[in-house]
Amino acid sequence: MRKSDDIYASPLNEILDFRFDERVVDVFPDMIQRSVPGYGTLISTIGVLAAKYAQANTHCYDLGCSLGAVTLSMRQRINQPGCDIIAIDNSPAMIERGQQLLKSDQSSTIPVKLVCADIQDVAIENASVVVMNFTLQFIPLEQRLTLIKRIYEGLNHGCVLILSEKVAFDEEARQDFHVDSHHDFKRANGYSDMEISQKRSALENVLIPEMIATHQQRLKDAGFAFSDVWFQCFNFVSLVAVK
Ligand code: GEK
Repeated sequence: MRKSDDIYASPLNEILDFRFDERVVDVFPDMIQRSVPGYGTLISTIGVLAAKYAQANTHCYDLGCSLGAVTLSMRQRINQPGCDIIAIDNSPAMIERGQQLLKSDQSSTIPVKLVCADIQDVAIENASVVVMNFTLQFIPLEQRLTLIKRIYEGLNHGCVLILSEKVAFDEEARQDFHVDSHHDFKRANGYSDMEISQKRSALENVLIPEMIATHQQRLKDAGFAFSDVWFQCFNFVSLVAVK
């Protein structure tokens, strides 16, 4: 049964920076479903997009895989001989639980390698699909271009990066609308004002959102021929970038 997220339900004396530790792993499916608008749609549609771009005898990457939701969705959809999935996360607790979930997945025979590592240290090569579903936002700003360039270099021609992010807006009215609507979404999913506010503080120095235009400019600077937003719900977007 899905364990419900009550990590910020009681008042805390000190709010520490958010970490993907065992406590978070325990409640993660509930937390992400109730916090990210459109999460289910994103996961299932990323599988569809991955199937469109995956090529035979290449790697598909799930960078910042957490418990492997994207990996499992890609695995269900991809049907290319010699294609495998490499799923990477630097939280040992996530990878350990992800291994257990993967064992019970009978959806296909596509090989999956789960790796506990920093995505900045792992080689990306012969890739047809690279997914970062809400991971780049945790990488320090000054290191983002290097990572996106490495992904670009590792992708085969005509192949794809799918990049989902929480974003910010430069116009105050737009920013307020999207942030308030996101908080309404969380309230509607049972989070209290205190939970919303404590979680916000915990993420403040850890999750750094950027504007959609900043992401698109970086993708262009890295060399991508084309990028577009294919999904948006409030301040949560997903972009596709084709090499
Ligand atoms: C999903 N994609 O369910 N190297 C490797 N992993 C990292 C790094 C890093 N440098 N920084 C953060 N992570 C998932 C959801 S969650 C998003 C992704 C969220 C990992 C971190 O350990 C966590 O598991 C994941 O990126 C971000 O579709 O919780 O907002």
